[in-house]
Amino acid sequence: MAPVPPTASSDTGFRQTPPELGNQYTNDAVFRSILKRLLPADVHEKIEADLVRLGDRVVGDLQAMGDNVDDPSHHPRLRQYDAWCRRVDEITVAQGWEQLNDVAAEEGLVAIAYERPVQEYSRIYQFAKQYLYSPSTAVHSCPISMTDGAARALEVSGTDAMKEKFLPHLLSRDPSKFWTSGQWMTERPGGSDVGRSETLAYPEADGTWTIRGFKWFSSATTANMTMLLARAVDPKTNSVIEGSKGLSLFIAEMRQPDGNLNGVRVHRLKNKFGTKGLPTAELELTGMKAQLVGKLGRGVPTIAAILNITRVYAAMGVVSGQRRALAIAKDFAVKRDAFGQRLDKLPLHVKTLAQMELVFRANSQIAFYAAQLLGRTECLPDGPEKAADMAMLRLLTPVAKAYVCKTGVSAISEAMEALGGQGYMEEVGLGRHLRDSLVNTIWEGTTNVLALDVLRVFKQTNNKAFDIFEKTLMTKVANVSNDKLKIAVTRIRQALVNIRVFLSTTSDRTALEASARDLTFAMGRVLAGALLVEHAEWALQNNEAEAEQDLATASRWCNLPEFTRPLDAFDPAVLTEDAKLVFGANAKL
Ligand code: MFK
Repeated sequence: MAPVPPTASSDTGFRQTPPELGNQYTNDAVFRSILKRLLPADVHEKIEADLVRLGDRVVGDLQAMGDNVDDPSHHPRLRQYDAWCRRVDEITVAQGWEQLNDVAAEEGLVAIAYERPVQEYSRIYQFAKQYLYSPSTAVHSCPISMTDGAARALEVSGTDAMKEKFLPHLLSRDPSKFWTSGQWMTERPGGSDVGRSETLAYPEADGTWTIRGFKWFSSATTANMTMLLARAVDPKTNSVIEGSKGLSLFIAEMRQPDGNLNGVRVHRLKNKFGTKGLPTAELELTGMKAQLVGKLGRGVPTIAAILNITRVYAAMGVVSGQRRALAIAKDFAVKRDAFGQRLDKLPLHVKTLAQMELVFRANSQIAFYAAQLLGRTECLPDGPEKAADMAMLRLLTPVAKAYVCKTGVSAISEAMEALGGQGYMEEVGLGRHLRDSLVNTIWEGTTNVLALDVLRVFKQTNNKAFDIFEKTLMTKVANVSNDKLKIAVTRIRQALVNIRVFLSTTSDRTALEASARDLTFAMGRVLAGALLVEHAEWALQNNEAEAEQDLATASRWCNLPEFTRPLDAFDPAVLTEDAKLVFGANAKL
């Protein structure tokens, strides 16, 4: 028997202590440990103070700017006409968004990768900052990623005059000079299948181009400039080349020197499921003045330089969202009681959190490995080492984007559930992480498009890319000394054999395409396994504080039942059955 408690009211009765986030660098043992392994001691020492500082900022003023952007009353608005029926097409964004443009410049979020203050480690440094920045700032990472991609495309394919004109803006740390860039590909006939694009580019006598058409999605429409695809018209024959081989890449400023838009009409702002503070618009191009970047008809491979950067941002964005969501769920677990226990003492709750932790650790390894390779491919001298890194990065990028985004989004949804009904409340922040992470499975290539990109790499290299993948992974785990890790390595070898068997026995295109997602995910799993084993061995050898957890992570990950599951042999009858299941008895493929 207990005495009758006072009546609960809005002023009396139980109040839950809310979960809190501390410094997002110092509180994140997994992140700190990965950086310690990947960076030489002097580089680590050089950049750590900056990360500690930013780790505080992202739960302080930067979080407030992100909250301001995400506030529905500040979502982007479009004013198309002024009071005198003059077309103005003004997009208003949140004050927080404008502030974040300045912060991004000052923090060097793009610049670091090109100033290269720590040579090939600069990408790790840059992405470490991005990892902290992204979950607080309401998808401001979108314009940053495209700006970074545009800088890279210019570095690789721009003329000297273009580099001189645009790079000082894109790479500036001075907010008054800093420019962001858009990247316009998607049109009404095709997002994944860009070759169906309708937008046309007409050559002018002075060597510039005039662009006319309609872009269906333009993210971060308030950017200062853009890189866009269009189909060049041959004025002699008044004809175009159809398909993606007719597309070229162009660069254009958003406004003319007089401040008017550069042949662009903002048709409509998009009404999206998430990324609500990010201005995304349909655009009519009514004579945009532009310059050709790279060679005519090579637009898709030239813009791939941007895609291959933004795809790493997408993976990093989801990992960082995963980490933030997990941090909230973990802090809640040590503050919340249920069924006579604190949540961190309830076996099923702890087990659920541990599963999320495992996916987070695996995905973190993949994302930072991608950043490491990106930096190496941009900085190492030409030679076999760089060539192997480039081949590995080409294959790793679609695998990382597809695998990390898909598995990470599920983990964020799980974190929401770990707070029960409170997790579903907007103010707690998990809804925003989930919504804003979800887009990463879609933009810059859906999971299936990326799985087909993996096949593209295998086809182009006659499966030689897999030799490099296998050799790289086996080199990483070659010298493990711990018995549990030795077992893990046996399973890594088996998983690689399974993939090799599939590739060497499957040549039929339908079979390959139908299995592309399974193949990509098997590669993601084994890649994470090898990286986790490498990390655990390093942690053990160096008596790292969390070596025991690193060992458990690597061992458990490689022991997952799906880790060594062979890829199914293709059965055409199953595909026909799939078609009937989905589309009815008369369906066939
Ligand atoms: C936090 C993160 C934020 C991210 C912000 C993003 C916001 C921006 C929003 C958007 O813009 S979303 C739109 C993004 N669109 C896509 O990602 C397009 C998705 N579709 C594909 O990726 C298709 O696979 C592709 C358009 C590339 C197919 O094009 P094609 O021309 O039908 O493919 P094809 O013929 O196989 O390839 C043409 C050439 O490009 C080939 O080179 P070659 O001509 O030399 O043989 C390919 O090797 C090359 N290529 C294709 N993908 C490549 C690539 N090269 C390098 N890397 C790649 N990823």
